[in-house]
Amino acid sequence: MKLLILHGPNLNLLGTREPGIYGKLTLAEINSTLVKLSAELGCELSFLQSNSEGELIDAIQDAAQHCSGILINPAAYTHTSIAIRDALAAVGLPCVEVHLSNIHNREPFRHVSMIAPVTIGQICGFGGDSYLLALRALFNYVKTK
Ligand code: CA2
Repeated sequence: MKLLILHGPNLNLLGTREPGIYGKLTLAEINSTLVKLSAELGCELSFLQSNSEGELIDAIQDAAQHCSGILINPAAYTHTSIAIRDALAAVGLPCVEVHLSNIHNREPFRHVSMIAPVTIGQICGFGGDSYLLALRALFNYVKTK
């Protein structure tokens, strides 16, 4: 089983700024905890962080050929991107939406996700653990589907 991990805009800055909201882990550290878990579960991961909406959409479209599921933190595109939502809906792969922070107890504009309606579920508010919970959930979903 191969799963695609997508990180949206500005997540390359993790661990360098705003540790109060997003924690102290760098993106490389989050990715390495995911690799460790994937070895335990028995799946393969590929990773992309991009600040560009188009590049994220290209990766979602490519995943249709190579992957069984997508784990995505769309970052600010969560709240704005009908294009990412349409791409996910078009490929039809099972997708889990992840956030480090709890988007529902922050500013009202973060309460709405364009992406959630085309996912199997959303996990938010647990910092780096959100990603690990999401990987387990996606893996179990794909395995038992
Ligand atoms: O909580 C999350 O994971 C978010 O997806 C993070 C996004 C935010 O727009 C979403 O509402 C919730 C922001 C990512 C920006 O990451 C930074 C990391 C370090 C320093 C500054 C920004």
